[in-house]
Amino acid sequence: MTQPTESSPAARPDSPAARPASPAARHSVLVLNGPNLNLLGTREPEKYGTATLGDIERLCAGAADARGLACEFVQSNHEGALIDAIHAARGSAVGIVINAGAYTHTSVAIRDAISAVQLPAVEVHITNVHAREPFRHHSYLSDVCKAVIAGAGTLGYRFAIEYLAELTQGPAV
Ligand code: CA2
Repeated sequence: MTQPTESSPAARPDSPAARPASPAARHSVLVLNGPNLNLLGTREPEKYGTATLGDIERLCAGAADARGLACEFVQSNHEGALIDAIHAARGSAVGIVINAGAYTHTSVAIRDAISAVQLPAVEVHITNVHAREPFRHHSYLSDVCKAVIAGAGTLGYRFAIEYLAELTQGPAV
């Protein structure tokens, strides 16, 4: 089973990973998962389904591979680590798929990071947040993302990868 990744990519300001790469080197999608999503498949299956984070990573890797892209996966329960990963993506990714979990509804800092890197981002939620508690109806991220996918379960991650591939690589042949 793929272990959830706590580590973010190298993010030292002077490191190669923190510098924008040449267009030819940018062939990956950053798939970012926020707090508690490491528990997927182990708790509350009635709400979040039975797929684990490892299953989601395999789903994303397959969808990306079909379009000639790779994926980089980061899961963290810490806001700063998610922000570091977004910054590092500037040098290595064509776009970002982000399920920021509960930080979606609280984090101006993650919003600012997405804005700052100027990479196309897709906000994903496994559940339909608009059919849940009112505090989940507002997202600080939606208007700085190119698209929002909510309520499609884990398939939402695949849709997000396919959309980013279309946007950045052109139509599938
Ligand atoms: O629907 C989504 O994907 C959410 O981003 C999930 C977040 C929630 O705070 C958002 O409002 C919507 C919660 C993630 C918690 O994940 C768990 C997984 C398994 C067991 C318990 C929590």
